[in-house]
Amino acid sequence: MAFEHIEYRVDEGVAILTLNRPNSLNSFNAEMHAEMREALKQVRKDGSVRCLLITGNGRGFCAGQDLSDRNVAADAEMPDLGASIEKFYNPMIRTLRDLPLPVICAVNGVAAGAGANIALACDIVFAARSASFIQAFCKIGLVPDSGGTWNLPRLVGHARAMALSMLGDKISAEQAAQWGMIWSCVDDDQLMDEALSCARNLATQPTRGLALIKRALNASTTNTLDEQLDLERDLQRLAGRTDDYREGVAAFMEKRKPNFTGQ
Ligand code: T3D
Repeated sequence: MAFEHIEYRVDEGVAILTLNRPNSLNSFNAEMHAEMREALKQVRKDGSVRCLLITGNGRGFCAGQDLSDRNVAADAEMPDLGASIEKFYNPMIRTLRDLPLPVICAVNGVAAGAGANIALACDIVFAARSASFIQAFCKIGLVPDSGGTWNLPRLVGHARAMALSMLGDKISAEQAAQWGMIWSCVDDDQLMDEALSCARNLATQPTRGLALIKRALNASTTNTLDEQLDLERDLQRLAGRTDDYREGVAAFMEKRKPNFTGQ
């Protein structure tokens, strides 16, 4: 499938997926959703990919749903937004969450509506100092989606999540980092260097182990301590059977740099 609304390339084990509708701040229409779905399928299928990096072209990261695709004229039949969430946004968030490799987001500009929550669904989020996050849904009578009502309170606490969602205030990348909503706020001209160097490094690390870490931490948000202890046991059993565990221990004992294959 040829891509038009996203760019996709693989470089040094990192799949770089760039949202590419800059004139509408990379908001999602149906075609872009289809391309995103296809690209994420490629990430999963391509054994050479050991990390995914998502960013946007132009001055925005993503402004969520393309509102020009919604006919809300008084005489029009109202769209079924639940169907859109079911078909497009929920599968995307589930895929990002379930991909067995680290997903990095480099937020290059404003991230609004679903755009903000797609970023927050990634595993490690860098943002340019000039970037911002807006739970814009309330401004048009909607509810935060794309996992926002799940991720936000867990990242920033109930009080901040509620106010962000009800007020729709823009918060800066710096504030987002201070609140623990994202990993790091970096100078604009450093964003891609920092995000790429993190992604390239992760692509040389024990990929299966990292995928198990992701599973464990994601499950911890709903598990009891007992359930989590059992899960840690089970995942450690799997991790302990990987080639990379063997290589990691051998390299440590031989005082050399490990050569992880991701297996
Ligand atoms: O419908 C469903 O499927 C349900 C799912 C919904 C998920 C959602 O994401 S709902 C929330 C949708 N998003 C928004 O409500 C955000 C709308 N955008 C904004 O509030 C502002 O654009 C921003 C705060 C993000 C940025 O403001 P600013 O002043 O920096 O830029 P701008 O001038 O508003 O936007 C620049 C251009 O992008 C402009 O086009 P123009 O005038 O230059 O031709 C603007 O219309 C366009 N644009 C921005 N956001 C969207 C958009 N076009 C279509 N849809 C957008 N979401």
